[in-house]
Amino acid sequence: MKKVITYGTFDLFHKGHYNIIKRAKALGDYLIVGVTSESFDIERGKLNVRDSLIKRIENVRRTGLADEIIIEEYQGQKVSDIIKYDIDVLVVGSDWRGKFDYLKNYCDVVYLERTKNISSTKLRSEGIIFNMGIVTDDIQDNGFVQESKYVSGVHVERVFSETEEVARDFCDKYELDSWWNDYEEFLSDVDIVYIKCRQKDREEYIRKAIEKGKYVISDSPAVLSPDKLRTLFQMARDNHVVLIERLTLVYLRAFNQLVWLVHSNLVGDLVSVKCAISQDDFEGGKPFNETVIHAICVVVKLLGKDCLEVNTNAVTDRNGDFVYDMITMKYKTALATIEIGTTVDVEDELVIIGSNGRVTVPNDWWNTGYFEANIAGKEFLKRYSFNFEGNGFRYLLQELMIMIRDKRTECTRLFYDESVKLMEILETINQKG
Ligand code: C2G
Repeated sequence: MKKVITYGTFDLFHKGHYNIIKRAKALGDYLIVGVTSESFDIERGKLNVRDSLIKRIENVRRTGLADEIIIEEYQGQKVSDIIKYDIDVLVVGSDWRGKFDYLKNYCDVVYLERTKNISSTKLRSEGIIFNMGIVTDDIQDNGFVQESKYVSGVHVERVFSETEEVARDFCDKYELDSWWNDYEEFLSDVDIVYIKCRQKDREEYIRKAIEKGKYVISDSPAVLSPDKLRTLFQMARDNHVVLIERLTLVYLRAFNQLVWLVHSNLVGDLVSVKCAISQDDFEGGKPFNETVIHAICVVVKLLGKDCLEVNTNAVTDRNGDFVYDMITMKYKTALATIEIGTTVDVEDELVIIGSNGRVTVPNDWWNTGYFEANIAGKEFLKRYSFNFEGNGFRYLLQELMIMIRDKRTECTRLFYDESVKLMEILETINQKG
């Protein structure tokens, strides 16, 4: 007897789930379906799961295709199940291609093509699941497609690019439903748009998407002028949608907890915020503006919008190209310094110094689940650690889902006026630099 096993969360059960179970069943004589437990989904960073475990099991049972249903409760259980149930084939969707190859030592691993465009169901019209599209001019997705798989209820189905070839290649690479060269047509069947094209084109795409009533996520900075940003935010308000900038940091549990603790006097009165970042370490190398905006964001979240003065000092090489930058932001009772290594390597770190101690976020502080506090008089470092998976994008998507559900018109993690302030500071830096 040939035994097959497949796994999933099976939240908001849809035809993609049905198809894979059906096709898995056809590969053998006996099918076991593993349904993830709530705690396992939390552990692996799957967010926004709506249905209870019981409901998800019931939906699998009702297909009439599973001979046995088990619960997947921990990392590493697949190996144990394969041995325990004497499994011949493990089946999983092609969106996981390569990820389960390590199981090939134990049984056959078959990746079945994922079902595209599952969003035409009743759940979409009820505002429970959402179609997403991406606007790009290269083949990189900034982790958007993979990260979205960890947020139940959102599906990336469409890609738009001005260059037909890029759109087509992107669609193939990430196994999306369709590619588009006409922006209006692309917009016609998406609810959420992620705009990651080059800076100068972003404004136009954002504006058109908002006008059509779409929620928009844009790489940051969305535009390079505070006035233009204000106008876009007002348009979003008028059209009852949200415009979010991809500053993933503000959606991370660790960063929010850090801000709350620091504002609750953890290290006394704030005296200094120092953050350093090597441009090469930031998402594999991003332009100056995209890098520095994250550092400005940290400072504004910690010290507020009332910055009195911004100064910059840059080192250039013999050709006049930037090598290193030091930006200082003066506040009434505190000072912030931002160190940017453009071509030199600076040690990535965020340090917050207060009258009574110090908080440190080591390494890639813009993408973290960890920080530590050194409090005066305390013998030991206090370490704070939070569940953190992926590149942070999923936490932004999770927050967006909450905003849509609550019909909020503004993000409370980064208010529109805070975003505009970041832009004002960036503008000053660029003028002085
Ligand atoms: N699937 C699919 N087509 C879709 C959506 C999902 O074929 N449009 C497949 C997935 O590839 C997976 C199964 O349906 O094989 C269940 O999907 P999810 O419930 O989203 O579960 P997932 O997070 O993919 O977990 O240990 C769990 C497994 O790793 C799969």
